[in-house]
Amino acid sequence: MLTNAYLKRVYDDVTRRDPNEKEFLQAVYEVLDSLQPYVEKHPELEKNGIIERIVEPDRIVSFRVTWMDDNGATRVNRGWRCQFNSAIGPYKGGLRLHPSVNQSIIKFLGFEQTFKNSLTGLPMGGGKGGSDFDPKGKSDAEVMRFCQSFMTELYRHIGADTDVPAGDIGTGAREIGYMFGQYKRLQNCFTGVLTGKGLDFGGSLARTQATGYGLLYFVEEMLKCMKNDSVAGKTVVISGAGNVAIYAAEKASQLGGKVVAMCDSQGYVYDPNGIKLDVMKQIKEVERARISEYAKRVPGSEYGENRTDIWKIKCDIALPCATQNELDADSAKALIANGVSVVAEGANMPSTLEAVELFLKNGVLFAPAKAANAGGVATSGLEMSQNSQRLSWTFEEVDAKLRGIMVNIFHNAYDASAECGMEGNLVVGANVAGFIKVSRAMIAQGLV
Ligand code: NDP
Ligand code: 2IT
Repeated sequence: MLTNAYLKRVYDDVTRRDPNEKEFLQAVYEVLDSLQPYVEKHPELEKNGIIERIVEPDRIVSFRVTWMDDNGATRVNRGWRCQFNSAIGPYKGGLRLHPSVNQSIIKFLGFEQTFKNSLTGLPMGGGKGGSDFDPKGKSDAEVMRFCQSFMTELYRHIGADTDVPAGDIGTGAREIGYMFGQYKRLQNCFTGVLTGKGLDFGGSLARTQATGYGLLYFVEEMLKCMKNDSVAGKTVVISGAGNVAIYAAEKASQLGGKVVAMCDSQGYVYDPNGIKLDVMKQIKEVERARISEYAKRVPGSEYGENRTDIWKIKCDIALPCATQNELDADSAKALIANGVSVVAEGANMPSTLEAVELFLKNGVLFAPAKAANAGGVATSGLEMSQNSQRLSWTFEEVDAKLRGIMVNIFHNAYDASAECGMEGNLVVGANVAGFIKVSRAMIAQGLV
């Protein structure tokens, strides 16, 4: 609960200004709540108005995206870029393409990204963008026309040293390719303005795998240090079947875990023999089809229509990797009753505040998104470095750096939790560790 008067005042102000932005308010509440022990010891934060400034984006641009569908009809979507904080580097963060996207979602993601990017140790500020465009069911030509129109507005706001977007839900290599092509054409400039690019034009090896692999590197380190244990032999449930979920599943299996369930927005599959990733990749990455296909193709697996029932499946490790607030208090209770020992967030803010509280109270090792899914953006940072140097590193080099970054993030978050008198509470630890560098940089740069 927010008891510190300064933090409470700032939170009340945000609530008054943006009463309808529920996801943004949720993300702000969680961070401010975590910062209490640190803020109480650092009066310079209030003196410099740091909390008031850190909850207010530097700027948000929103724009109309007009494109033509294959039938010749005019379509209109809304696009956003939220440049949240540039205290420690150029704005950096993904672009989400999903019909649910609105300003609250973009702001919560940009806010979270500021702390996440700080945790990586790389010089990247926080930003996020996207559109309520739904790539599902669209032809490649329609997706291309949308991406070109989106970039025709966005290009004037971004740049390799200003703001570097990347992928997120609904934005993968195909969309980044179309956007990169349009940026290059408009600026007549081949530059590392987007990450997650194709390997033939400046993309980094291991960026595709990075968020999921990084999540598992974090979990492995957390289990080793906090329980003297490892992923080997554990049963794993993963929500989602997109970029993050698929590569989390791949690394979990490589580390000796057994992934028994995955889902998409329509339903889940349970495969007691272990999810066959080649089949899942074919369905999701190649065919862009529904997950129900998996149960039709793999004997012994089952399909269930209610996707939140995935959390009722008994497991040791649960990895929510789909979307925000997909894991609520009831799902948390079901996981706890079934003896879950680790919950690590691959998606951004997938657990509700109530669910997080239940995990912490019941001794579940809980890895919050900002820390646990930072491997994606960290590897984007490595892609930026390679682009600046005009060279490319091997898969092994990038993967080793990614692993080192995730191990560091765990230790920084763990140490910060101990310094705040809440040892092992990685929610507090990650928020405080991410906040320190950004707040110091803001103070040093004066009133901007
Ligand atoms: P993808 O678009 O590749 O996959 C998203 C998956 O989540 C799909 O299986 C999708 O199901 C499901 N999903 C999306 N929205 C919803 C919804 N509203 N309700 C239910 N299920 C949903 O995205 P990513 O894997 O890239 O992203 C997943 C999460 O990870 C997001 O929270 C994202 O912000 C976060 N993240 C991504 C990073 C990256 O590098 N890509 C880095 C760090 C975090 P369906 O296909 O049926 O829609
Ligand atoms: O939420 C995230 O960290 C991402 N979608 C990745 C952002 C990036 O710039 O790679």
